[in-house]
Amino acid sequence: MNACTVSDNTAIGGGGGIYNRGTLTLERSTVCQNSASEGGGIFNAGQLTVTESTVAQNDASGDGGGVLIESWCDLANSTVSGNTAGGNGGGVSVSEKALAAARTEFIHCTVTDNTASTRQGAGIFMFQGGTLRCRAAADANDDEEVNIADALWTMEFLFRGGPSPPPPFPLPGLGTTPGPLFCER
Ligand SMILES: [Ca+2]
Repeated sequence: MNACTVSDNTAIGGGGGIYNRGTLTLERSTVCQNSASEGGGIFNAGQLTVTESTVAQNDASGDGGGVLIESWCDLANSTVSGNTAGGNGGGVSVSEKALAAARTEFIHCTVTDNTASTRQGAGIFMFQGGTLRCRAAADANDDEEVNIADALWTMEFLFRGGPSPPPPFPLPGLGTTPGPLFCER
């Protein structure tokens, strides 16, 4: 879609303006004043590239007022502004499903003046919903708790020469400390 305007649409489900399950490139376009339960402007479950475009003034009763991303997505040189969500991510909500797609990039984007009225991430909310199915894997310092200390431990190791994660690192696998954390099979 090149130089298009998608405006003033309403979806009961996801994707007020656009629901993408295929491969979509949006260039120099505007998605505005649409509404849906999730992804007020755009709901992306496929491969989405947005360049030099604006996603503005959209509304979702749930997550992702402007854009809900649950798959491969690139946004470049674009603006996400003035969107509202009743759930998480007034501007953009990145679902944990996007983790499997392994690619969500924002390059030279402006995310401004968005509102998440009742929950988290007025601008961008990452990894809404769902349950971490292997909490043991997130326990970077192997103290059998998953909290901010694990994120700090990982960053210290990666960027400041801090201690390496406990065994079986560098091999993948469960930590050796007995405790309540587990992996669902
Ligand atoms: Ca921990």
